[in-house]
Amino acid sequence: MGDMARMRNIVVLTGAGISAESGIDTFRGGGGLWEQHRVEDVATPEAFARDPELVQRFYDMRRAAVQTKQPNAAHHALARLEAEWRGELLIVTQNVDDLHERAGASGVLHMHGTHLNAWCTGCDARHRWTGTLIEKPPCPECGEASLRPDVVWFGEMPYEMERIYAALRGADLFVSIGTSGAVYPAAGFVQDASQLGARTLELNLERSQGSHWFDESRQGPATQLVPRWVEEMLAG
Ligand code: BJW
Repeated sequence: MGDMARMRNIVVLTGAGISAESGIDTFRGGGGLWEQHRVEDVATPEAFARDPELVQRFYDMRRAAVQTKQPNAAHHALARLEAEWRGELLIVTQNVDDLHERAGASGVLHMHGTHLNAWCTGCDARHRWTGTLIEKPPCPECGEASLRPDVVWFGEMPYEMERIYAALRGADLFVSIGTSGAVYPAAGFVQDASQLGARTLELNLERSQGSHWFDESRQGPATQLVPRWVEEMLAG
């Protein structure tokens, strides 16, 4: 790992596994169902058009839950690395929770959006939103009852792709934490980073679908693996 510590520019990708030990359910682990629905069946524009109440209930419940959870040692360690690292460090998260920010990280890119925003499909305004949407509240901007969760569903374009690919082009090291590698384009970042010349490291509870793409893969809980890796980087 000594050579890793000599690297300058790091891109970190996080997934649901980094928030699992904070008590937020992952998507595909342990049952992976919500009221008998797979995430692939509720996190789509088609599901929202067909049964908006079901989809709003799913997000209202998770938006409420996330506000009762706290960042864990892995979120804190990444925030520390961001503050102390001498080169560039970009945290890209697929998570819609705000635990990276509440651990003190800044400049986190939320490629799949955020629970704590509502997006008006009428006037395109975005509003910070901590309450529920199921009762169809009016948009504070235009008054229409056209608010939806500001999250990226299957078939929609993830946010911040240009900034992410620009960072991958300049990366010496790409680190993936707590993601199953089941959902694209995030699942393809390891191959993109590799082809662009970066070294690649996976930190995950178990081997993932994409483990074989990484130069190195370490298995264990994020609250142990991430602080240990951050110590190595800062000690180097
Ligand atoms: C721990 C742990 C602990 C547990 N410590 N680890 C066929 C082939 C290729 C692609 C496609 C295809 N058909 C369709 C597509 C595209 C589609 C896609 O990928 N589908 C797949 C099903 C194949 N993708 C899209 O539609 C995306 N848009 C798109 O592609 O636009 C076109 C485009 C192309 C190229 C460039 C740009 C644009 C949009 C995807 C949107 C995903 N949205 C969701 C919902 C967000 C809102 C919400 O939260 O509800 O995002 S789905 C869900 O999955 C969520 C997550 O961010 C995402 C990834 O899940 P994640 O984070 O990996 O969680 P898990 O549960 O899967 O894994 C957790 C891991 O942690 C596990 O490995 C555990 O072991 C581990 N773990 N405890 C460490 N303590």
